[in-house]
This record gives sequence, C-alpha cells and structure tokens, in this order.
Amino acid sequence: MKILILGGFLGSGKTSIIIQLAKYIVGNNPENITKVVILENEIGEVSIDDKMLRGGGYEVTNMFSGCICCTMSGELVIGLNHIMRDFSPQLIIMEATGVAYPHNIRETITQSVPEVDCYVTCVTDAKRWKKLLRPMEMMLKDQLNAADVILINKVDMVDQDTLAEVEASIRTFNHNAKFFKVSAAEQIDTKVFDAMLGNG
Ligand SMILES: Nc1nc2c(ncn2[C@@H]2O[C@H](COP(=O)(O)OP(=O)(O)OP(=O)(O)O)[C@@H](O)[C@H]2O)c(=O)[nH]1
Ligand SMILES: [Mg+2]
Repeated sequence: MKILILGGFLGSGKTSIIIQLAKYIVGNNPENITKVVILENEIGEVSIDDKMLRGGGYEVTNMFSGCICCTMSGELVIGLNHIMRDFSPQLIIMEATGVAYPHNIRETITQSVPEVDCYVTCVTDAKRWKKLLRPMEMMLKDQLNAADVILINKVDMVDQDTLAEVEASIRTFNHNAKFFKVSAAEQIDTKVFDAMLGNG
C-alpha cells in the first residue's frame, strides 16, 4: 500500500491538487480498479465532493478526519488501521493541515503501519512565498525538508521574474526533491502526478 502525504502552508493549493490527482488516478486505468481513500483536513476553502470522483467502477472514498498533525499520532495510526481493515485501499492520499509537519506524520506511519510506502509532496504558494518566508521560515523549512516532491503552485499569479526568484529561494531548502512549477487552476501535467506517486 502507498500513502501520499500532501503538506504545505494554509491555502497553498493542496486540496485543488488532490482533486486533479484523484481524477487522474480514476481516469488513468479503467481496467484495473484502484481503491483510493482520501483523508482531508476539514478546514479548507475547497472541499472534495466525492461524487465527482466516483466513476468507472472505482471505489474512491472521501473521509473527513480531524487534524492529522503530530500531536494526534495515536489517532492517526488507529484511523489508518481502520481504513485498511474496512477498505483495503491501494492508495491513501492524506492532506495535512497547513500547520502540520509531514515529516512527523511520515515517521509515525512508517514506524507503526507495516508494509507501506510513504511519499511526501509539499505544495508551496508562489504568490505568497516572499511574504510568508520570514515569519514562517522554520515551519516552511521543515515542510520542504521532508518532501520527495515540491510543487511551486499558483504560477499563474506571478510574473516570470518573481517566479524565478521564488523558485531559487525554495530550492535552497531542499536539494534532493523533484521540483515542478504548476497551477492548480489549470490542467496539471500528468508527469507531476506520476512523480508524486513515486512512479517516475
Ligand atoms: N489562481 C490560482 N488559484 C489557486 C491555485 N491553487 C489553488 N488556488 C486557490 O487557492 C485557494 C486555496 O486552495 P486550496 O486547494 O483550498 O488550498 P489548501 O492548501 O487545500 O488549503 P487549506 O486546506 O486551507 O490549507 C482556493 O481559492 C483555490 O481555488 C492556482 O494554482 N492558481
Ligand atoms: Mg485543503
């Protein structure tokens, strides 16, 4: 089983990206039913309508959980065990709250849930990066450090020069991750989703 954790600051675009990712998974492989469970944080502006994600016989379950942050690791493990028992999904997509530390979530999962491959994507907001960097540096640094994939989102909202500056700044926080510039307001390239899922 795979677990994909999406971290990133409040309002950076996590849910918008999950919606596109889920549609991609649903549409990608009609012969082979992929069971996906999406765990949402419940504070978001954009919410997931699970009917939208059902199609072609796929079992896509949308569950609303409380805040899955580091202080609730016990509940996280219990919750994951229940999901695995009830749904036996191949993939769980988990949206962390904007103030959670994906690194802690990954550690909790890999220590407590056997036979799971954990992937972390961090979503950043190109529009607000410069404003947030100073007050939030420690948190952003931690979130970026933990990531296998870093998405620089909302590129439609900044000019080329700002984007270049923002990208250079973000890259200093992680030298190993795969970077992609995206806009969740438009169609995201499928190679981004493959990278997030560890498929390429
Ligand atoms: N223009 C533009 N707007 C975006 C983009 N991505 C997200 N948004 C908007 O930004 C707002 C926040 O997006 P969400 O997907 O809810 O962000 P989130 O990270 O899930 O937010 P929280 O769960 O509250 O932390 C919404 O109004 C989205 O429509 C983008 O690439 N471009
Ligand atoms: Mg959200």
